[in-house]
Amino acid sequence: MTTFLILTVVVLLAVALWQLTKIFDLTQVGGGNVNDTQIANDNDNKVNGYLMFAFLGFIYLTTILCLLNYSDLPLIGDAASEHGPQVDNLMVISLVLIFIVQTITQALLHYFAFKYRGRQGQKALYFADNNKLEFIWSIIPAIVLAGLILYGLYAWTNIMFVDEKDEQDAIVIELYAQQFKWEARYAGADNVLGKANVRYIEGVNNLGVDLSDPNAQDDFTAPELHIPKGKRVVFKMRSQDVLHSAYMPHFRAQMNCVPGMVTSFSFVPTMTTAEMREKPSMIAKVANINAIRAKKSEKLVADGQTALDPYTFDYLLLCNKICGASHYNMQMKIVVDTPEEYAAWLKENSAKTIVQAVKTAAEEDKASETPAATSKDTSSTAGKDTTVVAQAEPKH
Ligand SMILES: [Cu+2]
Repeated sequence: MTTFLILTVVVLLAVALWQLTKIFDLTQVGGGNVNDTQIANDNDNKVNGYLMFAFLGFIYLTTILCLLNYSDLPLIGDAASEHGPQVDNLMVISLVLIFIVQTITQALLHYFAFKYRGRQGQKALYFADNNKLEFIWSIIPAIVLAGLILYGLYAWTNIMFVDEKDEQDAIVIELYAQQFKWEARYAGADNVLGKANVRYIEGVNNLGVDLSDPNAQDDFTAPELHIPKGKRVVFKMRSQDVLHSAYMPHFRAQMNCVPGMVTSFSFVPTMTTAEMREKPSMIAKVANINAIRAKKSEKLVADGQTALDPYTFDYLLLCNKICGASHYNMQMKIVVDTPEEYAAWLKENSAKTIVQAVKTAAEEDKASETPAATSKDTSSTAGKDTTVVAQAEPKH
């Protein structure tokens, strides 16, 4: 609202100034040395030439102020994966190149606009083409772009190529995308994901895992994505409905999730969540976020609402394709553990397999369907119920 008001005031001021200059012009009518033609004279051109320089100064000044006030140089850092620094290098090289090129070209553009401003009696030189000039302005960008693209391709193949040995030792995790949440499926002890198909989706088997597949027997899902530091993780991505994109910014990883096919991305995490929280740059960032939250909370509390929780850093898996109304909220927490912590987590969670969950759900269903006459059995121990239902199963 404040911004809107400020903008309105600026526009009104501009209109007022314009009107004032018109009135000033009208008062000059009849004066001796007034040029009232619509054709620019030398003086007009000179003013415009200097205004060009003023504008150049203005954009440079804005750039410097923005860099000082709003940037967090070097813009990106603290990559938490082995290949991360390669991506960061590419980004920094591109940014620096663009910055240098734009600084020089803007200076030249405005300088030439000033130098060749209109002068009475001066004619423009016309020439159809200049091979030397065209050669120079084609070959320089061609060489620079070829360099950037080659380096980019080299980095891409480096990141995407995983040799067989590495892949065998890696942990295989499926990332399943749907509007608007992520689910992670671990391959279990055999490290092979069971087959899955959207046609098998039923009840608690919401990933469509083929329960008859031997490889699926030890697959389990988790509400949080846990991965160990220093070990290669291979992600297999699927989507249930529309295009999504699995985006893990701190690991410099992104891959589209396409309905009907499996895509993959693999990386080695190099920093645990705890280590990342200890980084000075991260501490500063979190402190900054919490200062903003505290300010907002003051306002909220004054309005009788509850204060915001303080922020603690966590790695995130986000969706980076606009996939629908709640796209912005499609995220999952990633926890990078030490190998020991990961082993402990695995021990705790790997027993909750999908096959087991489906079985339990089916048993619970049957138990609730049991006629009232036998319902007294259900009041006894859960273990007894299970056997009853299991025996009753073939009759259905
Ligand atoms: Cu999405």
